[in-house]
This record gives sequence, structure tokens and C-alpha cells, in this order.
Amino acid sequence: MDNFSEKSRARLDTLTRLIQSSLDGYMNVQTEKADKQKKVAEAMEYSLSAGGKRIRPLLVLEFCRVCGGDEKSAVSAACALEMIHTFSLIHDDLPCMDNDDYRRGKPSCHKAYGESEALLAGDALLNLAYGIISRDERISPETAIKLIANLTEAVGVFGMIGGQVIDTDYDGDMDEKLLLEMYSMKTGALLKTACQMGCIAAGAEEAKLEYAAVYAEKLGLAFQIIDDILDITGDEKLLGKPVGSDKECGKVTYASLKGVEAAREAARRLTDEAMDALSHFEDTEFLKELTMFLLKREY
Ligand code: GRG
Repeated sequence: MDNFSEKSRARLDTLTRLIQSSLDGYMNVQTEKADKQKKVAEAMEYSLSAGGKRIRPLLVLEFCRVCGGDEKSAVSAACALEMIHTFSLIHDDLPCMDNDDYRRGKPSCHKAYGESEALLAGDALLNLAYGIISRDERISPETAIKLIANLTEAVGVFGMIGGQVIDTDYDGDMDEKLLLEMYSMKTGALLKTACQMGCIAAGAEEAKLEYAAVYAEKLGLAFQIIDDILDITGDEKLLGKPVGSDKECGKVTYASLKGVEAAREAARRLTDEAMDALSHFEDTEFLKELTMFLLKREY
């Protein structure tokens, strides 16, 4: 994260520590309770701590702050979202989905723990995510319900899962329109709920949620296009997984459809549009630097 100013780097360190210690806290409760379930708790912990970028929880906490909220009220939503993101990666790597052996620089969950354990670890993370929001005493029951409603929509059949359905069922005849629709759902939906849950935790008015959605829509498309480019031009060591898997699986991506240079240009344009949407919020230096980092990222 070289493009960060000193101030933003300090903020990044603070938030990353907060996210990690909170995730550890939630997972410790599971591990301490586990008896015959030790292996599944270990598999959950293994994938959750494997060293992702934590983009989604960072967005939850930052959107809460730029809407004038106290970040403590967004911590459970931030951790819940990272749990759900990790769950989606565990399931996405399974042989019945993308069949990937490596994730975040380590053997994927099913390679380390076996398929049934990985399936259950993913399910348990999804379930735990909703549990920690519903039991968070730092937020009102009304806020918890709003957060959970927003999150379930993002994960569901018209969100991430729906995007995965398009990815698996329509890969043969994917045109640009369908591809972008799939990206918005499969990748964009979790980024949108990240930004909107931050607004909800801060008690922001509806208009802020709409602006957050515009930012996230643009960011989600740029993020997935960069992901496609990295699968062609990326460095396996930095990425922590093999490159070329999209081509090997015969997958149509924006980069394969348009070429790497045109894809890079589209990601730049979408990033500019995302930056414009941030003008509706105050004190967005960190968010802007994070957005630029995602455009230039190598992992
Ligand atoms: C099976 C019910 C069920 C749900 C899962 C598998 C699936 C449905 C959805 C797949 C969603 C998916 C894997 C989308 C790709 C999004 C993406 C670009 C992930 C990589 O995100 P990063 O770069 O990863 O933030 P790190 O490791 O940094 O956290």
C-alpha cells in the first residue's frame, strides 16, 4: 500500500489491528466452546486469518466514520462481512466450483482440511456473521435489523450468490452486458453492502446510502476488472495463487473480451467515477487513497 500518505497509513494500521483483534475475539469464543467441533473451528480460523487485504471491513469502518458515526458501532458488521467474504472464497475454491488449490498464499481450505470440513467451515462462518451482529450490544436492535437486512440482500440470490449462478450457468455465452451484470452481483454486491452498512451503523440518512451505492457499483466493477487483469499479468507470489486460471477454465472475462489495455482503461474510468461519488462525503482522504490502491494493486 505504497500510495498511502503517512496519515492514511496510520489509519490503515489502526483499522487493520481493530479488525484483526475483533475477528480473533469472535473466533476465540468458537474455538474455546468447540469440543468435537475443533476441526471445523480450526478450518474457519485458518481461512479467516490467512491474510486477506480486509478491503470490505475497511470500507464498513470508513463509511461509518465519514457519515459521522463511531467506528465501534460498525465493528460487528465489518467482521461479519469479512466472515461472509471468507466463506465465499472457501466455497468458490471447492472442486464443484472453481477448484482452486491455493488461496491467500496457502493451500485452500478444502486442500488443508478436506472437502466436507471446508463446506461446513464456510457455512459456519456465514451463520456466525449474522449472529455477531444480532448480539452486538453496542448497536440498537433496529440498527442490527437494518444491517442484517442489507447484508442478506447482498449475499442472496439477487446479490453475490446470484452472480455466482450467472458465472457458472452462462459462461459459454457471456457477452459484455451479462458479464458486467455478473460482476456487479458477484463482486460488487459485497462492496456495496460494506459501504452501506457503514452508513447504517452511523445512522446516516437514506441519500448517503444512495451515494455509497454509486461509489460501490463503480468500485466493484473496477475491482473485478483488475482481478481479471491480474489473472493474466499478475505475479503468482504476490497474488498467493496461480495466474492463468480463468484461461485454463475457458472463462470469459472483461480482460479476455476487450484485451488487457482496454480493460485497464475501463478500470481507470470506473475508478474516476467512484472517486466522484465520494464528493458527497466529508473527510474522504483515506477512502480516496484506498480506492487508488485498489486500481494499482498487484495482489
Ligand atoms: C456457495 C452460498 C454460496 C455462496 C458463495 C462461491 C460464491 C457463492 C461466490 C463467489 C464470490 C467470489 C469468490 C467472488 C470473487 C470476488 C473477488 C474478486 C474476491 C477476491 O477478493 P479480495 O481480492 O481477496 O478482496 P482477499 O484475499 O484480499 O480478501
